[in-house]
Amino acid sequence: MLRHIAVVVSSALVIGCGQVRHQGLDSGWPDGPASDGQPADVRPADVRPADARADRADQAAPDTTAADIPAPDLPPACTDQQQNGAETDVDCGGGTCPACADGKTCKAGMDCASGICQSVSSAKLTCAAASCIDGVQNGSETDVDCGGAKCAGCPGGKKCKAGTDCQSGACVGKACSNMITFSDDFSTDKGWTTTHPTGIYRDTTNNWVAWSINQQETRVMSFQLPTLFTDFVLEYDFRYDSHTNNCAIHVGAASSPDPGSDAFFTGVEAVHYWFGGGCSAQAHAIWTNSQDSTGAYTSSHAGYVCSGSIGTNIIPISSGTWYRVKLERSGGQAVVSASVLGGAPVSPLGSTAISLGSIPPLRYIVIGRGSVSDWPTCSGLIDNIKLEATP
Ligand SMILES: [Ca+2]
Ligand SMILES: [Ca+2]
Repeated sequence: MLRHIAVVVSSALVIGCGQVRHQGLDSGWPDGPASDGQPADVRPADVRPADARADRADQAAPDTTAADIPAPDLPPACTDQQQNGAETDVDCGGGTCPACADGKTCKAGMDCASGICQSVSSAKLTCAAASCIDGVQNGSETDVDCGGAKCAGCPGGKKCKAGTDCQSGACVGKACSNMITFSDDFSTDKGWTTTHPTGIYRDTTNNWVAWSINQQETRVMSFQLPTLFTDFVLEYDFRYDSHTNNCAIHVGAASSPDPGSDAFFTGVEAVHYWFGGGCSAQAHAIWTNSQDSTGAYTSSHAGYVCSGSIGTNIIPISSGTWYRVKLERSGGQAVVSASVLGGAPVSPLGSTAISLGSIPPLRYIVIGRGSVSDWPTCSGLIDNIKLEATP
């Protein structure tokens, strides 16, 4: 009984010292002595065998877990997922890290991939998305606010990577050329439009344009240039194979690909014409023609086959022969010329040059004709079109 009382006193002392320990109760006491043989009433309250063992272990092998090691002072990095150093947002900006994406915080344009740092409130500046009017070359632009996937083509002299970056469609030596250049050998689809896919179309077997004209309908193939142009040189290979009575097809540059019900486009063109039956002499010829913005047209040819001559100011041609035809417009003048393909120039009968009226800006290469009731049918081929033009 005396020992029992001593245990109770000892426990009270422990609690009084503020340590939450339940000495004696969890080591088998009060019914037997402690494992070290010490009587309970002389045992120091705060030194248990287990504590002593733990202290010895601490001395022998200090705890070295990572949580206890103070982090070394690493320099700010652009990959540490923290905004530090000169960064204006997490891991970007400040001149030491890559420029920030749209919407990230910035202090100046140099902090932004777009180059544009703008205020969204009185206290906050963020990187803005690239635009075609921000005065900075950004996004996919090849020069300031032009070129690339989203902006208009660049004018002559500006930087480019491909023809599509240029107003003219011509990127020469990484700079846009002032010249509009286009060429097509019809081996690939360059985006021509046709009003009649079986009457005038790219023949994918032979890689040329097969055309046939019918008096009852407009048949036109057209290609839209990237920008308006005025002066031009248009070259193409041409052959006709058949015609019934009078028939014609026009090749040229026009302000619109629609000749309406008229034969002519508004623009400048070469007319390939076959005077037909019922006449004493037949003229198969090319001449120059234009129709101005008032609808008035001007032609180089003079005289008709049925007047007893084959006419003047034309280039005589024959069926089944390939010709290389060249139509040039310069200022107020236009002229057509032709050579047998790979051979000699064909001497025109007189001058094919004409003075032009008020021609609106040009936009299209056109092949074809409107519907004209008294011109029946003809057919042939066109290949290797090339245009050089000035905006
Ligand atoms: Ca960082
Ligand atoms: Ca821009």
